[in-house]
Amino acid sequence: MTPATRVMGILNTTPDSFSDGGLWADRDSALRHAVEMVEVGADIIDIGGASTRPGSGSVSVHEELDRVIPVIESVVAETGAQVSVDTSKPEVMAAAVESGAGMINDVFALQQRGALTMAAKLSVPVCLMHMQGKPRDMQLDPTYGDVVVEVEDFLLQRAEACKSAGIPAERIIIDPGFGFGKTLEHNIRLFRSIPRLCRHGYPVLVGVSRKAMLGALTGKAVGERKAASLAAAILAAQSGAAIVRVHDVAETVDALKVFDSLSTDETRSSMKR
Ligand code: 7PM
Repeated sequence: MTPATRVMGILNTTPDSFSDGGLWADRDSALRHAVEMVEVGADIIDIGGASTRPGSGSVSVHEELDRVIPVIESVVAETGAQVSVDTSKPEVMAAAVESGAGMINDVFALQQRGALTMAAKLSVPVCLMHMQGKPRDMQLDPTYGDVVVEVEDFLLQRAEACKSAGIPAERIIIDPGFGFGKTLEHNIRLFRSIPRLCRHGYPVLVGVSRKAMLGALTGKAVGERKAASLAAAILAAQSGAAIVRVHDVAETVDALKVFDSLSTDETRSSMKR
């Protein structure tokens, strides 16, 4: 039996957070949002304090700690859910794990100074994401020879770097980074290659919820991409994704329950691998 796909609920603490318009910027509402996501079945709550939106600049360590640590502390205390910290900074990783976070989600794949060593020391699972360029400029002119080969090679190289630094393979999760330095065509090719990415044995995380690629496919504005996001989450699960990172947790959990009950291992392995 293929293990069920787990749901990671997105909790953003940045005032300018994508699509929630700073709704959860305030700590109480962030906590309420996290509790709600856990109640409807989120397995992991992803908490970030530095916006990675295209075109965004950087946030200081102090500011990121300030935004993220109190929220992690209260979410851990109130929900007992697994908390993932969305950060690239070693200082934030350390403080977050100290506050109860049990996973590191790094869109820079532990390439920032000190991040790899720190993640190894903290002994928690790490999600390595692919990004071409930096958030500020990544969507200007993304270019690849073969996007699938390049993303796969990058992720495998980073996984090797992790293992050399002492992170066991069992703690490594890989993520092609939809929308991070990719055109619509790149995103489509990568999405279709999820089964191939799964072959390496690392759990694959897929984050497409409400993203521009779904807007391009449906013509819908960001607030109207729920159905598109659900369709993509189910297809990701069918393709072998271990974790889907989503905004709409309740709906995704229902859709995955139906998928898990009605699909067979044959349905799943009929996907070309
Ligand atoms: C603006 C555009 C703001 C996009 C935020 C985003 C991923 C992630 C994000 C992902 C992993 C969003 C993204 N996306 N971490 N963080 N994988 N591992 O839609 O795809 O939340 S930020």
